[in-house]
Amino acid sequence: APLEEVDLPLFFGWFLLSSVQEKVRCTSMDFLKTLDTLEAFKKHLADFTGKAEKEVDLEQYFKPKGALHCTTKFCNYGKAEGAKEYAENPAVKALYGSAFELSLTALFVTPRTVGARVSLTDEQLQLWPADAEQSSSLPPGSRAHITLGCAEGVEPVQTGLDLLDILALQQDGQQGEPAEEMELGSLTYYGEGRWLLSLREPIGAPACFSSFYG
Ligand code: 2AM
Repeated sequence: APLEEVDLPLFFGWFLLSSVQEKVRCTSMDFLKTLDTLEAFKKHLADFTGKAEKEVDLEQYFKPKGALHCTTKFCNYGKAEGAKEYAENPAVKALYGSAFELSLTALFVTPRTVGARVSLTDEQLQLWPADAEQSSSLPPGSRAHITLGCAEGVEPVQTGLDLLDILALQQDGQQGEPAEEMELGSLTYYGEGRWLLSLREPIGAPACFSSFYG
């Protein structure tokens, strides 16, 4: 392929420093380990297994998806819509290679994915593409997340869609079903296997804004 077709990355994003990757992975493993022992979770087990009586080991159910990061723009080497415009955005150029601190404010689990919600600052929102939330009426940055794992056969792009789905329910005034006060925070059930843990203490995660070519 001509060089100009490959000079855009697979995606831009914030890449967590390795020390904090380990911390976030441990926190999410601890959460999954506890979640599948809760009576509230067992009551809705059929969401995951299709059968009420079966057990599920969530730590095995979700497969890790490589280095932890928060995608800003999926460029697909320039083939994705708006990729070139994003790469040429002055904020993207100016902040490329800079250090940031991401704030992880919730963990969420669905039968497809497990992820962490990232709450972006105004500065971080400069790097957020306008089209990320798609046709939803959710505010910019709503989709920001870190994929922590995916069920067998599920692609990581699903994690952000699962988060948007939960946030759209909240926006529609659906409070969800308060399920449990955990050490990490409050756990809410939104039906159809959708669980959200609002962290009592957000996790601060140092990260570098960069890109991935694969
Ligand atoms: P993720 O951000 O939810 O983890 C490489 O596939 C990376 O780009 C993954 O991190 C993936 O999901 C993200 N990604 C893949 N396809 C995408 C899309 N169409 N829109 C946004 N992000 C996408």
